[in-house]
Amino acid sequence: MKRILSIIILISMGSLLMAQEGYTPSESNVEYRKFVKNARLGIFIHWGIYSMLGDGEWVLNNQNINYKEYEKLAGGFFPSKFNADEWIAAFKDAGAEYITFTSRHHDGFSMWKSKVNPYNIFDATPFHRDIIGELASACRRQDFKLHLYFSHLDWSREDYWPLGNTGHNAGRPEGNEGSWRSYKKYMDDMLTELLTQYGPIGCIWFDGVWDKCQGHRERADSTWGLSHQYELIHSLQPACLVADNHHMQPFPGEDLQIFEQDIPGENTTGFGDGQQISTVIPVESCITMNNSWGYCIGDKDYKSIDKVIRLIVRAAGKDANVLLNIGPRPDGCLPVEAMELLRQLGDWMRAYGNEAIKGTDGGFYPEQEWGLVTRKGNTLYVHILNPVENITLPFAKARKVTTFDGKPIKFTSGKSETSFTVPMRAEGLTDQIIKIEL
Ligand code: FHN
Repeated sequence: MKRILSIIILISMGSLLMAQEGYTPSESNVEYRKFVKNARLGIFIHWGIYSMLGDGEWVLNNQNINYKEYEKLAGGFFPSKFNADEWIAAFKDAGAEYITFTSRHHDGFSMWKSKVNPYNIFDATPFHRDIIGELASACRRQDFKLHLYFSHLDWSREDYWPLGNTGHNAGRPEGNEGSWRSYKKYMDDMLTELLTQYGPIGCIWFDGVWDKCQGHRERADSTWGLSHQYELIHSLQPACLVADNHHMQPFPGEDLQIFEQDIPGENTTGFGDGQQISTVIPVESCITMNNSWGYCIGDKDYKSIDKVIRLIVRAAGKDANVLLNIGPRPDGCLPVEAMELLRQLGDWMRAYGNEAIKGTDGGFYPEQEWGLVTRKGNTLYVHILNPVENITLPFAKARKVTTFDGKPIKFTSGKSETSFTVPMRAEGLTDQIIKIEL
């Protein structure tokens, strides 16, 4: 009995170390991590056949739709206005450097021409076009990076058995012993397709581990075979980052830490175990433009440009990226509100963000009531989000303090700190930036 107990303890200790234990990222992976960190802004796209129902990507689950009935949506999916080049051009113009696209969401529908899943955009719809293929080509043409969201969780498969915490009313028949093994193989086959058919993929962005392992970190690897999946990805494309939105501390083998609907470390959503910000791998906060991920016809509650800029600045000040989400319409167009936000964001990025956000470090100085600080080489960028009269910072021997456009500001700087009076703030300015040369 004692022996059995110690074996069980050893196994669970083993899986505590788990995932891709002993993983050392390849040089190309480390390089790509740097690229992603420097980019600071990506665009998240949640798009699938669910967009036709205009009620978000969880509609199958939330409206208790039978999975066989739901599948029939595919027969009517014809996004006649989809143009991958136009999407990528709009994202690029907004200052983003990569797109994270839902290759498959929890409904199990694949947005690429898959040989292992006929329930896909090419074979199951009259559209007969490979969306991921088109996005990959547009990204290549426009020098933009492609990341792929990949749902672990699947509401369409009978071998997704035993069920997790969701999708209980989709009407799937009870599975049989061994079907989980078949589902795991299916995931491997899909990942292999994605990583061998479309050229370089910047990141596989997993989601859904929580369906079976919410609050059970020690079970995540054994249930999902994360170590195996991470190894598979890194062996097929060593530079490809692995990210997993499991709402827990990163596991070995992950190259990008994710926070959802939150500035890193704030845990305002109450997801997971109150993740600490990683100082080892780059960090990304995925945030919706309105209150929905997938297209939601009634959700017009878009964030203002002021709010979006604040999110980007606050994330950068904490050394994190923002992955800003859009839910395209069923016809393949981006909602007009999203297009307008992208346009305004592009103006701001060109004026300020390219210099004071992209390629900067953050996280070395805590957020203050007035704002945050980013750094590039010897230059500190003081981002004043909330008006303040005087600022003293614990950075020594400043050579020069100026406004963003170079007007000198009087300052004092000693062995341990630098102080200055903040100049008048232009009306309506979201982020007043002061530059300090050290
Ligand atoms: O359930 C998903 C949700 O639909 C969406 O994809 C977000 C994006 O981070 N992630 C999940 C919830 O954690």
